[in-house]
Amino acid sequence: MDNNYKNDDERGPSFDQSLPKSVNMSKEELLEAYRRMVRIRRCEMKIRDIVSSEPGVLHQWVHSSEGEEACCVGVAMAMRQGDIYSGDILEGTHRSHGFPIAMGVDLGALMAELFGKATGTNKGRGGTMHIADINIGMIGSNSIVGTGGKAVGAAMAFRVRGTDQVGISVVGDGGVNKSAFLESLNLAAIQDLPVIFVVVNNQYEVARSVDQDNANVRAGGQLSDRAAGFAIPGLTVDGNDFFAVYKAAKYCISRARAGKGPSLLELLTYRHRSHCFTEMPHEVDWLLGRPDELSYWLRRDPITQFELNVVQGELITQDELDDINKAIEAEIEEAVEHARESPYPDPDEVYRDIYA
Ligand SMILES: Cc1ncc(C[n+]2csc(CCOP(=O)(O)OP(=O)(O)O)c2C)c(N)n1
Ligand SMILES: [Mg+2]
Repeated sequence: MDNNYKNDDERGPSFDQSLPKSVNMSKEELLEAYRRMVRIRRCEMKIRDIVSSEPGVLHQWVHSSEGEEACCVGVAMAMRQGDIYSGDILEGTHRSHGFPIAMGVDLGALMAELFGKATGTNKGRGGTMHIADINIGMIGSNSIVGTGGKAVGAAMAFRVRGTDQVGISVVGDGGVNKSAFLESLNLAAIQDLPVIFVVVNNQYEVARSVDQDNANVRAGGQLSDRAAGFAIPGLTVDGNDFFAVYKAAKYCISRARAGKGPSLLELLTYRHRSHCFTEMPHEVDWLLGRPDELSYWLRRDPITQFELNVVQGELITQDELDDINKAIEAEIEEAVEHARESPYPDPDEVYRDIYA
């Protein structure tokens, strides 16, 4: 896939530069990347299972990140890990489990939040679309499509405090036309703020395809072309290729950390499931409606691609991958058990520490 890659040292859309050819990762980092992708996949599968087999238990609409694991983990592994005072921060969207899991959220706390329990990441008050954990730099997910302002605000705070942290703002392909997103891009660009706008282009906004919603895509362009309007770098990479995402995110983040301002990174991917599901498994319609498209993307499954890459490249053995899958299955069972056994929040607590 071509990288629509714009300038490095200079700003403006006329500069072309290739991404680094190779990725420098230790075996432990590769294992960790795989662990995180599998954790997202299996966690989402478990959540779907609970939603469909135990009606009413989760009380919520959930949006699965299945298929988008390389986007979440490629970006998260490129970030500096730490809390909101030391690490890079990320704000997510309504499709809100993948990025926090990729960033290392405690699975028990994530599950408990979905169950509305007091031990949840947000003390059971936020639910699936608002997962936040300031200890890992996850400043919150947002059910309002196309915002992006929180990462820009955080980047302003980094500047005031004189730190070299970077803010990541995640938005879907449906969010890129919202005024708040475009205003955020402009503010970040005009102030040269250290923000990466990550557009997870999973091809659909609910059931409208990206070329139905975007005139420039219909005319053969890419969502990253939006960057040119703000004179910042814009690039598009294969969001199902962990290594491509990691390299591009690393590039954008190190550039922002070095004071060179914001950039826009579009990740081309596909959601394997319907937009969201409650107790009604309407994903069946989704899968039946687009069999060719789905099988095209399933052949490009990000986890399978990663497995092929590392096993054929003799970097990791199949046994090591199998061990990770087994361990994660156990982790998830434990997380669900923790969520089930946890108490509901005390009603007196509801209005306490709302912003904490
Ligand atoms: C401002 C606003 N408008 C509409 C909605 C309803 N809504 C929720 S998710 C969604 C689709 C978003 O699509 P996209 O940004 O591509 O993200 P994806 O669901 O594909 O991850 C819409 C329209 C909303 N939550 N907020
Ligand atoms: Mg979308």
